[in-house]
Amino acid sequence: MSRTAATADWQQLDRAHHLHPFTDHRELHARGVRVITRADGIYLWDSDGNRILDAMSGLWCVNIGYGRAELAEAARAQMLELPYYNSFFHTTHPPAVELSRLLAEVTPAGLNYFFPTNSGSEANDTVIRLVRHYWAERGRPDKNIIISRHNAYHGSSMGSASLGGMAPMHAQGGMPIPGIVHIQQPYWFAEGGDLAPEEFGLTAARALETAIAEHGEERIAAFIAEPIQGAGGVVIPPATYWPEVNRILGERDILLVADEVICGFGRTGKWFGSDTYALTPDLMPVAKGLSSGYLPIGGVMVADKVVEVVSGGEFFHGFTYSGHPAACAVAKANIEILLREKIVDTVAGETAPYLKKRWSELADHPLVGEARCLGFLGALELVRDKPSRRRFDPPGAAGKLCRDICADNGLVMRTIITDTMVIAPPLIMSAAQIDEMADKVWECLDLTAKALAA
Ligand code: PXG
Repeated sequence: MSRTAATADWQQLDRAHHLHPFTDHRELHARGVRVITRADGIYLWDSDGNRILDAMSGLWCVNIGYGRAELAEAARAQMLELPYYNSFFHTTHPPAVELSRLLAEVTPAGLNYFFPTNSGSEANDTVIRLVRHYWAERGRPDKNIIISRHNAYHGSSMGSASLGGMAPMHAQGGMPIPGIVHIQQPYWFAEGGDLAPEEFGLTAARALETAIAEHGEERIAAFIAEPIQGAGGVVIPPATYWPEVNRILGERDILLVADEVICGFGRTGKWFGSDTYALTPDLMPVAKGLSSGYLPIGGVMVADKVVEVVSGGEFFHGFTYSGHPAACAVAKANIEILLREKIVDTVAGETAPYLKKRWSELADHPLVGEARCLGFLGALELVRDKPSRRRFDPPGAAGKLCRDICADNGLVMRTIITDTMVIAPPLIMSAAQIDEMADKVWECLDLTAKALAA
């Protein structure tokens, strides 16, 4: 690809002054940072004028696609009317009220309250504090252990990264914080061994029962899980997993936290992953698709039964920008677009089934050990040997190679450390665009196979 003078300038300044999240800066500088300058629909453009198909919706968030003037107008109008005010000290403002009401309508029954934050990480820190506060208020301060899963992603702050099960994150900076326990994830391809997926799903779910027995139900405050693990590699659990978890929790007094930061707002073909898997969460962190990423906002949907317990007495928690007026106005406009354009219905009835068909065909590629997909989430497992599911050694290099080849060929596809390639396209992607994406993915897999052989 050609590189313009402007690109070289941005790169040089970026290198001199900008520290990136989750980045090896030496690697970044060796390759040269890509500068994204504009976007429309499902496409991005870089500073050299290359068009790129964004199969990741930014970072799993631009559900309604780029270039929606209505969201810009909502932000502009709100910033002129009331650019900032808080909801501490017995005040509120219309955008926070209206968004909270709308969320109560679109989220699963029983979740009628919204505690706004500015990100998914803050939402999950709120979860830790709220869950522990809830049990303390019920006179059970020792019921404070939260069970999570290995390879889960719940954010990057100390609390949320501790909830998460990412070993490389825990290895930096003294995590996890006390009182968090991690159990087996329902990742059949990686950990299922010789078990059939359904059998493995039950085994993984029963790890929850074992952990509860080990610590004692009187110590366990909550179980937190993403309906489908996103950053862990689009881990779609076997069909037996969630019903068994529901049974285990149904027999016990333990809160369920469904982290819907990725699965929420249509991603799984229903409004929430909890709808897809018949979950009845007590707390439901959201972010990303809440505003389609146009402004930073997250929050926690809280069940009435929790609110009843925690609403007497002050909960000492909140942020300067909790319920920022412009972010709330944009989130509301975003949800109104999802509703008005029936985007979730179109995904469920038309485009997700078509994506499933095209994505499944990728399993025929010699590099692909599994092609799985649900709603608008998909993953490919790159392997050295298909029948044995044997991965490349060392893991990670093939995935990075594939990601870079995709980038050079106008496609954003994300790699996970185990050579898992993932997609989470904008929900407005059409059937023709699904074809364009699937064809491009196949081409890039071919190029990757060639490069690996060389
Ligand atoms: N929960 C889940 C399920 C997430 O996926 C968070 C919480 C934290 O949200 P914030 O807004 O604090 O980032 C996330 C975020 C990746 C990647 O590389 C994934 C996320 C964030 C950044 C990168 O896949 N997920």
